[in-house]
Amino acid sequence: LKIETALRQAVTRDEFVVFYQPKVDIKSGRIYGLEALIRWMRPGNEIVSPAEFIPLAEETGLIIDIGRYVIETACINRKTINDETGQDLIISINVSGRQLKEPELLKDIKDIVATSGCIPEKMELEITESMLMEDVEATVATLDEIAALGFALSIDDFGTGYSSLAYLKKFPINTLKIDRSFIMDITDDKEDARIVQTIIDMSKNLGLEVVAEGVETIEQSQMLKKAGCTKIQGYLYAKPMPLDELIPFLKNWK
Ligand code: G
Ligand code: G
Ligand code: MN
Ligand code: NA
Repeated sequence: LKIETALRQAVTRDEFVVFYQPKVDIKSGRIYGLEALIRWMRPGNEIVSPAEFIPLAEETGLIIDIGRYVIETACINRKTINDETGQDLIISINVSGRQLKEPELLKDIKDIVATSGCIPEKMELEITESMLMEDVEATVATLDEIAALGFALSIDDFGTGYSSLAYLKKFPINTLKIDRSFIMDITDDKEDARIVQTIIDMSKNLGLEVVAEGVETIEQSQMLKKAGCTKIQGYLYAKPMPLDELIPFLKNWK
């Protein structure tokens, strides 16, 4: 109960900070995108992971305000990054189940696009695979509207849910993000390697982009490249970082 009060106050007291993790195209060596990952900076400099507070934010409905803050901040920061580094990057934003079900999401995106100078074609939402299978018709309708605004859509944590291919093609999806759990042991576990290869091949056959997340070693990235996946995100390249670290990082990249 105490944490709920603190989370409520965090919204009005501006205690959230958006970190960004680069995504690298290893064919060109370029950073092409960033994933926005929120952090809660509690007074006293304690950093709370979203894994800890997003579930509570969903329960209490605070996720709507937090989500709006993240989308708006990402749009504004994207412009700053472009101005300061000359790099015109795509920013992806995680959306949770409750957010996707509430009509405010679409309304907020429309408002932000109209007022923040946001370029929708440079924005992407990440939706988990399991969220797609709840209330399919309503979700398709919402995602179609978001896609029509220009936002790209990717399926996060791909491989951990249970989406059927028949459903997958109903959604206006651009990208599959292979879940970190398959990447972790890819160099040692033949079954994981086969699963990853299957997802990569399937993405290509469906005309989708594929991103591997949680890449921590050169061996993993080399294996992914051989398997045909060149878009990579993980500690090997960069951890999520605040804007004031990100800008020099981007300037120094290659
Ligand atoms: O960086 P990591 O610890 O940040 O993220 C933990 C989890 O929190 C991940 O599943 C991630 O998708 C989720 N997450 C991070 N930022 C956001 C956000 O802004 N909104 C939502 N809904 N989830 C987020
Ligand atoms: O659920 P989602 O894929 O949005 O969450 C991404 C999470 O993975 C975040 O918590 C982010 O900080 C974390 N992450 C990103 N890259 C790596 C990595 O290379 N290794 C590990 N262990 N975690 C990572
Ligand atoms: Mn994600
Ligand atoms: Na993920």
